[in-house]
Amino acid sequence: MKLTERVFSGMQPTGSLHLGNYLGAMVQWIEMQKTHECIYCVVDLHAITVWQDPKELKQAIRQVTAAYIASGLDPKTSILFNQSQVAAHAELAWIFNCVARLGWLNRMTQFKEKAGKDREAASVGLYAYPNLMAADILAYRATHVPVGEDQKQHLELARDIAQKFNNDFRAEIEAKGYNDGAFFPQPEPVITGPATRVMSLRDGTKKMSKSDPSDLSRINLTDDADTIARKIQKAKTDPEPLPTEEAGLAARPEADNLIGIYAALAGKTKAAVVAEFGGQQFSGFKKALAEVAVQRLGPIGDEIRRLTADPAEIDRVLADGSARARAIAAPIMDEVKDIVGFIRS
Ligand code: AQP
Repeated sequence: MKLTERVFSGMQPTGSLHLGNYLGAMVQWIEMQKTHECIYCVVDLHAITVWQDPKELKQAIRQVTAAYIASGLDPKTSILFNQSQVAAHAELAWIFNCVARLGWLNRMTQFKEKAGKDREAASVGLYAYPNLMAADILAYRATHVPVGEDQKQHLELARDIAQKFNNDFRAEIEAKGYNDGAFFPQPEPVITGPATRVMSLRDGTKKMSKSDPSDLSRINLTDDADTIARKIQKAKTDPEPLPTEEAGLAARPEADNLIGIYAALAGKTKAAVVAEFGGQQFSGFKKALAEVAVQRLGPIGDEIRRLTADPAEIDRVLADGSARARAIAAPIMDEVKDIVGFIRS
């Protein structure tokens, strides 16, 4: 049996989407709509692995959906929905909790970073997060997963889980006619966005993140032109002028990050940006960066505001996407349950 190519990816409604989400994943998502069947999820089950205020969560789910559409995802071509409306994610995640090994999860760096020093107080969900992510992808037998660099390790785990499931249940899988024993595909990470790791504007060694307590650390897709310009103007830099060669960015994380952001937004290489601004002070470069950022992100922010003014329409998009997602996942889950040995009536 041949697997059809299918794309799955998601973002957490843990706050407003930011430039890192956009350049690391979203730009690639939009591109893949042209060539693949795409399923894009607002992963609300993932969001509650850390505390979320229920009222704010509802708003955030709608806002992330609006950001998907405003950025260029087409709800007619692609499937857009929120994860909790499709029970297959949670069902398959439980099965994967029983396939994945503790040792595998113990190696996950994101859990260590997010749990911090007080590991004992972290939720069980935060620990099992990668198993749910594997379920998100494999409930649709998705073959391609466009993500930022930080998700590479989780994708490797999803591949290990798929492989172990296929091995553990080889006889049952082959009895179903999957002669190669591959019920689940090995999902391919697609880490090819224009900037696969955008760093904080306040610290060039830390990832730009929704959960950073400082709003100055990130550019939100909802920021207006003045806010974008102010955040870029306040972005941390070092005292040297910009280097004249790309190699000169190596030990300068903040300069490297800002040049990388400019390059990604303007559709240029870092080398070309260094050639243009090399030797200049940051002040002039920051003005130019603010201009490209506002030009690219301004219309997205306006569209998010327009769309969020009509929550009922967003809920309709999510209901339609959920129904289409359920229709794909249902026969796959029927087979999974049969393979595992459950009785279905
Ligand atoms: N800084 C980043 N640079 C490049 N890509 C990034 N992504 C996130 N941050 C960057 C990519 O965006 C997608 C969605 O991420 P997510 O919402 O699932 O959560 P995350 O990776 O944990 O992102 P945040 O912003 O740091 O969220 P919080 O603070 O809630 O944990 C993924 O493809 C991710 O790689």
